[in-house]
Amino acid sequence: MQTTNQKLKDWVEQIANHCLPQDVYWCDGSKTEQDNLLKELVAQGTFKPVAARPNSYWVCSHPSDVARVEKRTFICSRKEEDAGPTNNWMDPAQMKQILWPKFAGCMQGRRMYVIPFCMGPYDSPLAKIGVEITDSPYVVANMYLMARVGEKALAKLGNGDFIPCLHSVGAPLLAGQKDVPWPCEPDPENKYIVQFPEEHMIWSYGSGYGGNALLGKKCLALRIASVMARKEGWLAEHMLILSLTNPQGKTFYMAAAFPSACGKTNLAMLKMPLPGWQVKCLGDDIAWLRPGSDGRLWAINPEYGFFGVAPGTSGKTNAQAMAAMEKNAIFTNVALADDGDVWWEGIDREITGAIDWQGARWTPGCGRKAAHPNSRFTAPLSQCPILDEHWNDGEGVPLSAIIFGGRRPSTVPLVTEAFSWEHGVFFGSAIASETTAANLDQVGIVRRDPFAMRPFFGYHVCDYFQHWLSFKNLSHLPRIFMVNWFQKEGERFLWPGYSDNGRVLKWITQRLENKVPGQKSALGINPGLQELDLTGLKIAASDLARLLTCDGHQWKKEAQSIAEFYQSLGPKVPPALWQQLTDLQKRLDPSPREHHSSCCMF
Ligand code: OXD
Ligand code: MN
Repeated sequence: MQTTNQKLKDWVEQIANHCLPQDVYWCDGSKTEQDNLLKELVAQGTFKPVAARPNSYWVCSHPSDVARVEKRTFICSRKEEDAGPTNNWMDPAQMKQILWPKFAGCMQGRRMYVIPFCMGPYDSPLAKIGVEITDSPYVVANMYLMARVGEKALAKLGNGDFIPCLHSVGAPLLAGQKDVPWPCEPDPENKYIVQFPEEHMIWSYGSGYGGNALLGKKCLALRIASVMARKEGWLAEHMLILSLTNPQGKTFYMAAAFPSACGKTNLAMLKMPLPGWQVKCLGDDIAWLRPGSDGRLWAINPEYGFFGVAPGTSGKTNAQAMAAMEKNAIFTNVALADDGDVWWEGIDREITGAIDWQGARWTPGCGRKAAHPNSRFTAPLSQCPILDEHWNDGEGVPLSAIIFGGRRPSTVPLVTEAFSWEHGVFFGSAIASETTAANLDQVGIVRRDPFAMRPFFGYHVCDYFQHWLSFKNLSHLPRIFMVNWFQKEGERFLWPGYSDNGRVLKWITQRLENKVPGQKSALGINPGLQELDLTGLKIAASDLARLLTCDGHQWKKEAQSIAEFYQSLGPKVPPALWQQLTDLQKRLDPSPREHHSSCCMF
């Protein structure tokens, strides 16, 4: 493949001379190339074809390499202050001094792939070109599905600027050494996922898994893109994008931010439980939002595929995702069942036995999980049966609503509308969620995850808050809502979730059209007890009341916890957000005179 881009040619040559691969291969993105690569991955024992699905493969990682590694992820801005309190920081020169020697000779015995890729539709004003260099054919196979890869991206790049993304699994193959199915650096302390925000550059060493290695996703489309977006006046967000069409044929576009593994993929492909309503999907993980000349916020999905959490996905919970992965899919760390198909906990299919994600024999009831909790399917967006017709439009779609959510066993009501943009930014800044298996740290504790971006901010979280606030004068801003599908009574969920979340989406559109008054609480606007369409759903009145109410007692504690969180972020928390918190506290604890008129809210 030919490029006239001297900067790119020089960079590839420099990396090849340093990493010493056995050869260099430029990916053109053609079908023949993909087929050959898949054959090689099968021949070398990394991929196993899944008999039940055309052109689909099962692959298991090294047990040390199963998730994003937040502790080993760094933002290397020149000033520590610019990385902010939520990121691991190291001086860029110091990081390069540590990491560059690790790359020396690290690709020996392996092929070095050069993958030109485009994030966003080719004709989008936001599209960004990256070039990933990697020694992992697994990464290449996934990149084909997750990004627009090859000749067209190179053509779009021309002689322009690109984001260099350097990746190595950190496992050179010395002469005579036999390869393993999943080469990587097994020592967690020797993995590095590094962003250089000033240079718009990414270096990743030691891991072959997901967001650590498919550098277009979290590293480029969130961390580096968030930095570019701040400079260029747009937003790079950890959000799904969906459209919802009502029975009158009116379509609303919504974007929603939830922390990892909180059901973004399920919401993005939701099957509406109400006749005449239809959700369509534009993306399940990342959205880039741009103010249009019409004063609206326009959203594109920079990705080209899904990298979804497998466990819990079934024909019942997400039939559309199941259809999207029927062919041309890659399954990482799930189980391969005796019936020739992939399997995971919650897939809703009986099996007699399987090979588990670690290659061991597994039978039902044996007491172990067959699939890793963070096991994934990779599938092309284009295979989603309810893909929105505008998914590939360069301009994107105009948003009517932005939704923030988290996994909260208590406190946060089912849905609350913000009073204003600033109030909505306050909601986003205070998202909290129980942690899940999507990263390697502790699971099951509630942590603040502002804008669901905590692991993905490319710069100081408070500057990021300020950037969001700076959009407040746009004339046609989307309205902002906060949701929580996960309230519990003991171990029982109060809300059925999944497709029934569509009832909440319907209420949101009714608010947008001023068809329901809502009920004002200290927190915002909640649905009145009669306002949610519960046709066909049995739910106890007491559960519904709890789901829809702002509990003043719990919120006083929550407000205190948000104050502590803001304090932990240092002096740069924007005054407008402190003001929102103070206003909330006042509404929760009105002065005696005000109390008289507002006590009935709680
Ligand atoms: C993801 C994540 O993989 O957020 O999407 O961890
Ligand atoms: Mn994600």
